[in-house]
Amino acid sequence: LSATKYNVKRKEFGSVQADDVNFFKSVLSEEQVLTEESDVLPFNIDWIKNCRGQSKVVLKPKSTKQVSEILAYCNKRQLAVCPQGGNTGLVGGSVPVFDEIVLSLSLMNKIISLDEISGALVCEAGCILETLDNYVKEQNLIMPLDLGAKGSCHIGGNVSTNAGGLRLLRYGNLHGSLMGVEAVKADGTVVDCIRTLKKDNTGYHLKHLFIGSEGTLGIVTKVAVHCPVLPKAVTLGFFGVKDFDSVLKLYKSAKASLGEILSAFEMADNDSISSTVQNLKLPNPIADFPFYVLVETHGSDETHDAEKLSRFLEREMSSGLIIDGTVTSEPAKMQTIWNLRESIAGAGLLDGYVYKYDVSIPAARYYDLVPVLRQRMAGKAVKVYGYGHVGDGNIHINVTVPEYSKEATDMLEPFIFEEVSKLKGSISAEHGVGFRKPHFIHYSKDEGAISLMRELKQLMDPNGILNPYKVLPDP
Ligand code: FAD
Ligand code: 2HG
Ligand code: ZN
Repeated sequence: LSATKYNVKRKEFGSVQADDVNFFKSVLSEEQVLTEESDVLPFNIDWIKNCRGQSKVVLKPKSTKQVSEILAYCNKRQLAVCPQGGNTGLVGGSVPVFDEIVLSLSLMNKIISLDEISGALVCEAGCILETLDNYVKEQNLIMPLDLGAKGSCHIGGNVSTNAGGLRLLRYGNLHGSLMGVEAVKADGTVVDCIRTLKKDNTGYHLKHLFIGSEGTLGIVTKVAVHCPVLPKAVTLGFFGVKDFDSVLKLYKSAKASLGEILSAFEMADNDSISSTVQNLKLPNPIADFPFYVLVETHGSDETHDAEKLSRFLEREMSSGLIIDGTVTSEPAKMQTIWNLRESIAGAGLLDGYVYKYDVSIPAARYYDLVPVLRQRMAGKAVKVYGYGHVGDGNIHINVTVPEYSKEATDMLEPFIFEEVSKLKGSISAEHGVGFRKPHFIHYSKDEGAISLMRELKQLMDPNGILNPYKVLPDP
């Protein structure tokens, strides 16, 4: 249980009684209220099995009105609520800690409209990212974000975590792509900021309050997202390189030679790739190398783009930056390579238990912490590896151990956060703060910023019922 594992005390919320369940059943239909232990269990456990809550009730509203009625009631009764999307979050934010009511958005999955000209998609928060991507593809558009969890994560969860992912380098983050949002405040008030306008300077830009606030300021119920045009040509290169310095040099060179068509620049070290090859038996299309680089282009001319990337490969093979590699525009081959990269997140679970650190660090020092941690965890860790979104300065460091231990945790934390802070990095680049990191937030935010966060929380959720124990540290 998260509460005992991380030594957290329950706050003074009400606890759900039979009358409360009856009320929920009067607002929702019978099958939208789960109370059977076996039905509730999956909603209590996070994707990486780091956290486990003790909720007894899951509510699955089908409309904004139902969300509003539930929250108004919970606020009056001081019942805590944990919003949940696809439950793919990696910082324990999506699962309850104690007996918070789980509010699952999974039945709010209607697509409302798509404007083929502007690319504005309006849909409910519980739509799955991949479903949306497939839908907009029919109109020659793509979703502005892509991540390994696309088959399960919700667009509402993406917005609530300000998810980054594999294409951020090209299409930017959700603060730029989200045109509008509808959210419900803790007291049940509906805030309708759904607009499909690129320009709207009518006062405060309230949508930004909900982007990345991880369910602590309101429940996101609808979104309007700007979808870019589906690229006519996609090409992928997968290269083996000898050291991290070569990765950085290649990034600089890729920006210069691929320019506007560069859509992703990712790296993985040898242990990251060998973890997917060994644990998940996935094929690696090239030989064994100390580091791997994945370069993707989104452009409009297949021949031209593939030539550009192949020329880049040839040039950098003769310069010695690339030892070997492959360039392809064939969908099946590209899928094999992306699959290898996207599966790294899950491969380590098979070693036993995974500690995940998602940090951003200035480029020159990007990989520094991996060897440091390898040495520190020698004899304790199964593997320590680094991979991630080089183009965004965001590295994922995974430390796998045979099983969870307080000793391993104490060796890693706060050590890693102190090191990141010394390097002027961020202790959470894209996954958020959730339940696992509030007490480390001061490594990336100063007192003034943390107290403004508290003031906003107080204003929007005075009883603190929305996702308690998450994001904000205890005073
Ligand atoms: P959940 O996990 O259900 O919830 C995440 C947080 O948002 C919780 O705090 C929850 O309370 C809150 N929340 C969810 N829905 C709502 C809502 N409608 N209203 C208010 N609050 C809500 N993240 C990245 O940034 N980049 C990546 O590349 C990436 N790759 C991943 C790959 C894998 C294999 C996995 C498992 C995860 C990955 N993640 C990545 C992390 C995670 O998928 C993202 O953070 C995702 O955006 C979470 O969406 P979700 O619907 O699963 O949300
Ligand atoms: C990725 O880029 C995700 O694959 C997951 O953000 C990272 O699991 C991780 O450490
Ligand atoms: Zn990532």
